Amino acid sequence: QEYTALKLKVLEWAEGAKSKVEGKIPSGGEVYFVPATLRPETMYGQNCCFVGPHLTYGIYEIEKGKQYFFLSDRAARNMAFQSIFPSWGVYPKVAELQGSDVVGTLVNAPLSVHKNGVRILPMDSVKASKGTGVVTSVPSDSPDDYATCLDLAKKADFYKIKREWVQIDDILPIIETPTYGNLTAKYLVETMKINSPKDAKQLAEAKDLAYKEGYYKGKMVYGDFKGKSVEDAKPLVRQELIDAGDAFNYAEPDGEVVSRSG
Ligand code: ZZB
Repeated sequence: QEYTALKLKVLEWAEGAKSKVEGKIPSGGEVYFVPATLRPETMYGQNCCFVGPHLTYGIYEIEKGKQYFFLSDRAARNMAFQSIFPSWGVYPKVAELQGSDVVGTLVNAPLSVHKNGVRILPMDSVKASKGTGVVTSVPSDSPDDYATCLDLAKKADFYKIKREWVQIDDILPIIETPTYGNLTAKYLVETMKINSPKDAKQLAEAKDLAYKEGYYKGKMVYGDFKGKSVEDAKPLVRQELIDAGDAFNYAEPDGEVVSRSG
């Protein structure tokens, strides 16, 4: 699986993260949350970024004193064998945190219309065994993200977050499709009567439909490649992010999950 890994720079740590980060990152060092995505062409619509609240993460040193990545252990190890760290196979960990520690952290999301930043929020369905364990949210085109954002906004107190952190009131249309209109995820969640982020089976089905319709029939209605097909725009947005230093390629080793459980 070939992902685009995006760099979301920390602007302000959540209270719960401060004591765990303090003294571990030299002044002048930048920390980035690094979600892995298959949909770089949707990055304009990022409204927040998810971590698994019960998962363990590390902050890893990419460039001493300068650049640090917030990732799952597993992703750091994989990256160490893809020349993302300076020394082959070495991935220095400077801090360890739980997902719940970083909820509320403010980060800059490249290309997002939310120029003041987006918040790190909890998502129970984030898998430790996939990508980087960090998932950027695009509620227009990802049914999982749309369903999770609705739930977070509805039960903000329960999740101990501020409702406004979800930024779900004006969803940006990015892709127009013939069957689902310009807010594919909202359309699918509503018509399939998906009521909760826990409706895993239906959400998997909705995700499949959204991928197919978006990729084969979608047309960009926002951004630098407005008017182009999604198929054409995808590699162009990806390259633009890479050229700006805001993203890099990350490959998930084949069959890793299978071989480890079997
Ligand atoms: C932004 C985005 C926008 C995504 C969209 C999807 C969609 P797949 O297809 O199963 O391989 N993701 C990445 N890592 C994880 C994880 N550890 N746990 C849960 N979800 C994860 O899934 C790849 C997509 O699943 C990634 O692409 C990421 O969300 C999420 F409009 O990034 B995506 C129709 C989907 N639309």
